[in-house]
Amino acid sequence: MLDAYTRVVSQADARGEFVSNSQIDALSAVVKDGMKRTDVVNRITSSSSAIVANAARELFAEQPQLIAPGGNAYTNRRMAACLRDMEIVLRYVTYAIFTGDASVLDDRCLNGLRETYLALGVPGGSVAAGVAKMKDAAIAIANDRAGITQGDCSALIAEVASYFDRAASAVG
Ligand code: PEB
Repeated sequence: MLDAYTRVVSQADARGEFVSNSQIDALSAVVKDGMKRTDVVNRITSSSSAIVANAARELFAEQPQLIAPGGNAYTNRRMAACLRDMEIVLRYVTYAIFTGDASVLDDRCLNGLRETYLALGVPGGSVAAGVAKMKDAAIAIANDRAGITQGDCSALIAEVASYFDRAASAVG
């Protein structure tokens, strides 16, 4: 598991070089947006239950076969597993946002997940659709400008989007 800084150091060290100017510039941007990043993590974390529940509700409305008899979220046990999976993905996305690096998401959540779903007979495309719904909700919450200092959050929001997209494409 790396963060934005340790990734730069480990890449520089692997080449036996000093940290480059462009890497310093990129990390300066991370520092500059540090409070925004923390705020985004805080916002998504404190709304995590609603993000998961609303995304699941929308997913089941669009794909009712999942909750029909024989569906992958039919029975409370499977429904609970599904909600839990969505929460796990959201949790690792918040870690990636916090560290500014996708490796915690890749190594501890997404690695082998496609194969797990294949083995379980859980439709990866449906999981990806659920993750996309969590992405839309999380970005709306992160981008809510009411009552805060106005600034440019576009780079950070694009980064947030990329972690959700990464999770969706790992299973979809
Ligand atoms: C991944 N999910 C399930 C299992 C595992 C994961 C390992 C099998 C073991 C179990 O049931 O607990 N676990 C999960 C994860 C990590 C982890 C992401 C990362 C660290 O450790 N069913 C649907 C939807 C979808 C879904 C499409 C969006 O209809 C998910 C939610 N996952 C689902 C279901 C099961 C499951 C297990 C239904 C149970 C499958 C079954 O036993 O039939």
